[in-house]
Amino acid sequence: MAQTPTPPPQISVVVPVFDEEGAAPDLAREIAAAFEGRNYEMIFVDDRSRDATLAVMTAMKAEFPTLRVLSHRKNSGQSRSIRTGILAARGEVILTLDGDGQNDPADGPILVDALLAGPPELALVGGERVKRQDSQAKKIASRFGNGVRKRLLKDTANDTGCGLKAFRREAFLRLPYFDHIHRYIPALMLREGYEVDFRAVNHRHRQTGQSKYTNFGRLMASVSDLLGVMWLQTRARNPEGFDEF
Ligand SMILES: Nc1nc2c(ncn2[C@@H]2O[C@H](COP(=O)(O)OP(=O)(O)O)[C@@H](O)[C@H]2O)c(=O)[nH]1
Ligand SMILES: [Mg+2]
Repeated sequence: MAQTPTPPPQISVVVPVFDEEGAAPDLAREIAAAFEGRNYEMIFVDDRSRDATLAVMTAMKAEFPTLRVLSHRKNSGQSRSIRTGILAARGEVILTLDGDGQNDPADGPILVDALLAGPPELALVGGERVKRQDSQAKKIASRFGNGVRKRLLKDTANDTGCGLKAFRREAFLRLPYFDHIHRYIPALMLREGYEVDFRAVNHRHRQTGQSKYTNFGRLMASVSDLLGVMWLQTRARNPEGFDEF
């Protein structure tokens, strides 16, 4: 008997997870509740977690048919995990969010709808954490980093570290890849000639597990990334579109 082909989902929610066994299952439930009634899939990308993240998420597939679980063969970092999820995604719209539960999935549909309601040039609607629920040291480092980046790259983003972002898959695939690119997606989208926009989003305390980043490590990576993205900006040569004859 011929099978009716299932239409691809419109939205792919991509979540990078590394040692998030405590947070990831509840997060999947929250995503399912937030996107109830919509044509979506959720893709958890496990980055060779040392805890039971992969096992607990795989077990959840029985409960949530919209859940897909990918697993790297080698730990490859947050940006590569996001990219792996996006490459495997079937939706034209991608929503990313952190796997530790600090982003609120309820904000997801708001960002996605803002993107879908915008003009075709609008490729990204990013979240900006208004009331950051992190340590004072992290908040200060983040404010400093965001301020320097925004001034140098003119990417109009107040908070690129926010993991909640809705964007067009096709636009993302045009961007160059490098480790930690997730903080430069707005700048690189603008470089391709797209428009970007932002919305205030909720932010929550980390309830379980540990942060994977230190302020020092982030600073070191940010300096070289910032110089690299500035160089990319000088080499953009964006044509004003083209005509076909
Ligand atoms: N896949 C993957 N995810 C990571 C890695 N490092 C961090 N993450 C995820 O990226 C998100 C943000 O990391 P987190 O440690 O919470 O950063 P913080 O909120 O800035 O302290 C979380 O979902 C982490 O699980 C990694 O090496 N691989
Ligand atoms: Mg976090």
